Amino acid sequence: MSARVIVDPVTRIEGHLRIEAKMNGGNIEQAYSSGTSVRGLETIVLDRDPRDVWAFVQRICGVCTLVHGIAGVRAVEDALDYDIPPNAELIRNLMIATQYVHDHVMHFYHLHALDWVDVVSALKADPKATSELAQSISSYAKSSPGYFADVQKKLKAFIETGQLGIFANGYWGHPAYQLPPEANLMATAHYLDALAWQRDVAELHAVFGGKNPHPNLCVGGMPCAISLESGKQAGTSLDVVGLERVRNTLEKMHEFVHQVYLPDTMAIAGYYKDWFKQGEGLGNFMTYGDFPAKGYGDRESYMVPAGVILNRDLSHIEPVDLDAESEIQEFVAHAWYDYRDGKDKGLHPYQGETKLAYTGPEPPYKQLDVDNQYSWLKTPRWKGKPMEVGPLARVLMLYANGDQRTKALVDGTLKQLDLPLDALYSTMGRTAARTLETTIMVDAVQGWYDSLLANIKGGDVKTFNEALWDPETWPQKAQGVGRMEAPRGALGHWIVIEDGKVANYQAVVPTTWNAGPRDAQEQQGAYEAALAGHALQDPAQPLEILRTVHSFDPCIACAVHLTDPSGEEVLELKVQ
Ligand code: NFE
Ligand code: MG
Repeated sequence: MSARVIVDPVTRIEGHLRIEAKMNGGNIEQAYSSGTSVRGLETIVLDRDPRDVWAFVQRICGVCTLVHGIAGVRAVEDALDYDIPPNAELIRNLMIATQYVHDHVMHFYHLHALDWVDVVSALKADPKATSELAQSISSYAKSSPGYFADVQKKLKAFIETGQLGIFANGYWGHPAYQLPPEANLMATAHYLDALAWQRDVAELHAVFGGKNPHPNLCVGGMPCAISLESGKQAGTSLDVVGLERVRNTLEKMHEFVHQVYLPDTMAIAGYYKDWFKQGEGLGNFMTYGDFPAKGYGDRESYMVPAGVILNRDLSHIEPVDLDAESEIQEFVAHAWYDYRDGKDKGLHPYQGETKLAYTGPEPPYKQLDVDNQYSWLKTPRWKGKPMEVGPLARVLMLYANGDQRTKALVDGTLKQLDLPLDALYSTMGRTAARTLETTIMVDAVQGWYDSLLANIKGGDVKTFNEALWDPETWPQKAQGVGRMEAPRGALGHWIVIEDGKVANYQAVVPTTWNAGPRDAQEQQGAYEAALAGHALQDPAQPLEILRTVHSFDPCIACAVHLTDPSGEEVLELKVQ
């Protein structure tokens, strides 16, 4: 048995992920990514009214709390050719982009930053020098020596009691930490700031969707009625007060992203340039596209285009067809599932099956049986090829499409860091791409907000299209796909409707693409490929593994779920 480094569970993610690294000396020779929990949220939508599906599948995840709901309503709308009013599309765009901004900032500070920032070292910082550093990179108002001294005092109190609280169990003092104490203090201060900020940002979802997490949605549009009669209780949150709140939130998003998140990313990236050469991964990238300007059906109008990039070749984009049986398939060769026609064949999600077939050791596992099955994640493939999805895929797709703004942003960032374009194919490249895409989003939301307001001022307050609401108007059989770009990447929900009821439902989510196990050809998934070759300075504190895995922003809750087209019981699940 060769030496293995095992990280289980990987923390500061959503869900249960195990990484097993087969070592060759101090380097990772092969990495294995395993989802170790199994859930059953999808099964419960079978035989239900398709108009209710979103409310169930939205609960697939408590992190990307919006996106499975959106994919759910879009799947039904796609199946029925159900158009929604322009206002509803604008509101959805605003909500999806806000989910990105919320998720990406929280990921950077609360899930990923401590891979780069040594909180304990921040105690050694000089608050005055920290203030000078902060002011040299940003105009953010909170930057006085007193502000940083206060944060340091708070931190000291934590550490003196021996209770690090939210900062417990870090690899503090690890030799791979590179930031000077002042940069550590600055980032720690912003970690705390971001906690308060994200609470305010969530308000936008509450205004349009009634609440957050899991805002309300509906097939055919949005459930929020617009009322602009001033001085009257409108009976809806979407009145002049609500729209002003939205405007306020957009401002807060813009300020924090441009004045805190972007400068911090640049500062941290500057100290970790060697991480622009590690964690390269597959070199294949896929997007489904999102943010329609002229309706979901008009894919040419999407702000983020759909496509596939192979082997880092940005001069050529392959089209991607979510309905084609030969394109997107899920395999189970190394997953704890079985298929009726054998484990080696892939299935398109319209025909997808999920049959539990656990063949592993009793948990807790000493070691996974990586030659056979080792994950509760399936293995999705595009035309048989593994794909990376997510912010880096989107930024590359915009770049490859010649989007001028993205080109300027990417080229300017690389120039500032004195790095070549290839530096993007890396752990830090993935992290930087997430920040750059967030700046694109905080600018885009302003345009959608202005358009929404212009429509309303012009007298168009329609948010819901009742035309196909009645199942009597539906065909006996229909199928459709709800595509979107979730914060973590390409997301698709496939639905088959028969006699007004759900006959099959499958979700293939971003983290399944990135964190899935090998396929029958032994091709690695994106995490596995990115981890191969890493040198671990201290195998007892495998910080390097966390850096690369976190650069994908894992969500295993999204990635593992069950559905069974035949209605066979795969999991006992009772919904009260
Ligand atoms: Ni649970 Fe999710 C996002 C989706 S992840 S976080 O973004 O879909 O794979
Ligand atoms: Mg699935």
